[in-house]
Amino acid sequence: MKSFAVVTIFPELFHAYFGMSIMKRAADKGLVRFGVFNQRDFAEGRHKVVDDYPYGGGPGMVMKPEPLFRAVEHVKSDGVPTRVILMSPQGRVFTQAEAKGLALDSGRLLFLAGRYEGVDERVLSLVDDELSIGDYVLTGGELPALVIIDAVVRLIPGALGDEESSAEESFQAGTLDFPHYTRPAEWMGMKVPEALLSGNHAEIARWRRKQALKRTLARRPELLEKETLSAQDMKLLKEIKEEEYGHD
Ligand code: 9D3
Repeated sequence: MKSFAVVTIFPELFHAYFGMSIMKRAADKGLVRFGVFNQRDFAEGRHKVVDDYPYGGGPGMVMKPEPLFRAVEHVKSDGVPTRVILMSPQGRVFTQAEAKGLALDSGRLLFLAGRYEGVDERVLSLVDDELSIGDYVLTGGELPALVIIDAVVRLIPGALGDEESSAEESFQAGTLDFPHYTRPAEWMGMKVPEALLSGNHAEIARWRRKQALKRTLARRPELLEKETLSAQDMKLLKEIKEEEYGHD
């Protein structure tokens, strides 16, 4: 079974998220296991100190290496093959492709979610992957670790309900999603597009794909460059461009 472990000074945060919705259901079904380890439990002395001043001076604190070394050794002591992932602004940027790679790994993923300015550089000798979730400044690695775990868990077969997993296909297709509507058919003068009311499944599928392509072209054109488009997609894109620029 795939398992996820986290070393953190905020274990409650992880227990809260793992106890909810898709995470909880996947664990209850026996598809995944979550282990949360308190970094302080591996610190020494009465005060269980996990941070210290930086050599060379400067602002902020640094995560001490010893508690992290002991925590990783403890988690790995059962012999389960473990990939150690450090959450860090210096890491490779996490993407859906990265999520797929981690979902394929059959062993344990162990996340080190740090606080403070960073971890003692020697901790990197324990680390297999250093990952960031994007170019913005957060307070620590806890939310990034949860983001990555969430993205990986939903790729595990059976983790999503039937309705959720069919919705998943649209993102994997490499375009943005199409617009969604529910009742009423008219609200404050705003109508649901005719094609969706037609009951004609082929027409609905065509309308949705065209809208998805149109939105992707307008908002995230770089996604279309990476995507291999079908002949039908090319035809729809041609229509979109003609509608946009006019015919004459
Ligand atoms: C503003 C302080 N920074 C430069 C002096 C360094 C810095 C250290 C620690 C900035 C952020 C953090 C805490 N962030 C993470 O640990 C982190 C993170 C992030 O901030 N953004 C995106 N992905 C990640 S993964 C870990």
